[in-house]
Amino acid sequence: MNAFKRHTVTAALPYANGPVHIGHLAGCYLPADIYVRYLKARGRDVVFICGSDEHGVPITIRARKEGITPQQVVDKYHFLMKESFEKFGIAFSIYSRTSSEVHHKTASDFFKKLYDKGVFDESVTEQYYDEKAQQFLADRYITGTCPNCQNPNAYGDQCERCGTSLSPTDLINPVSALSGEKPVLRETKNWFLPLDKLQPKIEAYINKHSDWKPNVFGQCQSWLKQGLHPRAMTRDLDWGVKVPLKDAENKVLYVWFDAPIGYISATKELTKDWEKYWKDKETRLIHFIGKDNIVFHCIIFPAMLMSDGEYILPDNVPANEFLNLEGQKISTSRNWAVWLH
Ligand code: 2FM
Ligand code: ZN
Repeated sequence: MNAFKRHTVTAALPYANGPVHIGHLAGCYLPADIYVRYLKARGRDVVFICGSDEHGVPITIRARKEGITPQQVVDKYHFLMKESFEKFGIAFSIYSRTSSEVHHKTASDFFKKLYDKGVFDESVTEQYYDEKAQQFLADRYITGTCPNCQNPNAYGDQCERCGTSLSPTDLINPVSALSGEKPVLRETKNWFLPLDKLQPKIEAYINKHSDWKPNVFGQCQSWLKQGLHPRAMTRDLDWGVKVPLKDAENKVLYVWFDAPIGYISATKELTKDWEKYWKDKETRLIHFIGKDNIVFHCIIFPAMLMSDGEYILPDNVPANEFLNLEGQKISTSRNWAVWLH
């Protein structure tokens, strides 16, 4: 029996760009639900938080493909996913969404507090810009030839043939997915979380948690060993939480900045006592996630929470391997037969 008085258990906010499938359920939502039921059976005070992640580039890509707006995409999938979870008996205390007003305000205020504390580095970098579409291009909106395996259809963030992770400027003959034109490099200002400066604090935090699952602890150690780099917390995009600064028109918060704050805003929607679930040292915070979310929950979100200074930090982050089907990761777009709806 540990000393914690209450538990805040979260399950990764799924992107509202496709139905829930059995891989999501087996890897994240079912284990979280079982754990919450166990805590409740022992009479513990627990909130179980989830909701739809409604920002980010994947949603804008789906909207373009379907010829509808991002808002229409998330409205369709939010309710579909909520219903699937209910039908499967996953008993969240609340299933919210990041397009809610409470969330926009919470994420915006969180960013502004860190900005006012001088936490962010302001940096001008060169990003690809589509002159025809008149917008900066997210990494996924740029395709080109992979410098590693010559795949002509690699994305600006990754080559799906050889698995190499890329930067858009690594691509040979880059092309904008919006207009088919060759993009140009243009300067833009963004706000970076200085993970390099925060590394000693993050390292001390991670080292206190050698009891985490080996895949989680191991991945954290490997990130730390490589050395953390500043990471942009804002993006030149028109879909998301607006950056609450004067000189930040057409910029939104990076989806991985706003999404985990979604856990906090959903708790706010659930109860006026939300602070005790996020700020009291006697609360145990646990994030159930899939393995591709490890760095965001174990390094970036804790770095944000530490920088704020008022919050407790995740005490455990159980992440499961993906459920495979015929040797391949189950995916929303490929394996329609395993959708839950
Ligand atoms: O990988 C995903 O599906 C993300 N939408 C998970 C977000 S978890 C949290 F940070 F909100
Ligand atoms: Zn490649």
